[in-house]
Amino acid sequence: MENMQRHFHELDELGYTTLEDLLTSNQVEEAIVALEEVYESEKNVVSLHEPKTKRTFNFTSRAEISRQIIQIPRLVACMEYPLESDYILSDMEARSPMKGVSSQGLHRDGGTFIPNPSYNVHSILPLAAQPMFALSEFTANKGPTRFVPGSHISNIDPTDVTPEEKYLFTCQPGTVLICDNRLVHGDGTNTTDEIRYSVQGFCCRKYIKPFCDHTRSIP
Ligand SMILES: O=C(O)CCC(=O)C(=O)O
Repeated sequence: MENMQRHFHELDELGYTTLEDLLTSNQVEEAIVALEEVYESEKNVVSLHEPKTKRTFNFTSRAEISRQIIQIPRLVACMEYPLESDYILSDMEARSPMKGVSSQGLHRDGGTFIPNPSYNVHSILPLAAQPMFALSEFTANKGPTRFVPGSHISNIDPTDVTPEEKYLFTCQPGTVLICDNRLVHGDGTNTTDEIRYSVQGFCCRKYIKPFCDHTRSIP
């Protein structure tokens, strides 16, 4: 495994890091096929939550490929660093925006800003971290994830963020963006005719209850 120190440093300083080429093209393809099957079987159910997106939850219970990609050692190392080695997978969900989706506002998934304590921050924060798997090419016009570098340790109001402060996460398929759960982020606007396929993991500290009951839902 590559030396992960650069990624750990970026997680501390910027609140995110990227793992390029984490997935092979076969894994990307397999994940898209599995997602489309799930989307088809659940259409008009989960996606109603956000019009012009295809969404699903508990993807790990449905597709072997999802169970493989959430356990890739470089990714696991980037979860263990901020969350400790006994972290747990809360959920693997997918959100794939289509043309015309209204862009989400910038937000923190973790709710309000939590300042670092005066003692060892790694012993308690962050509470969660998220890998975002890009299965399509994320181009500027395909609604890529946007975020504010460093906002995991800065008490900014997401509604006050200026365009210059936002970073657009453009990348090739197979890249994974790892975010500290305190990072201010959101999606962009997809103005293309293509769907932007992506899957997100949500990993948390051992004492937080997961969204899914993996032991009973995974075959
Ligand atoms: O799909 C994206 O790029 C971001 C999704 C997101 O921020 C969310 O669902 O909270």
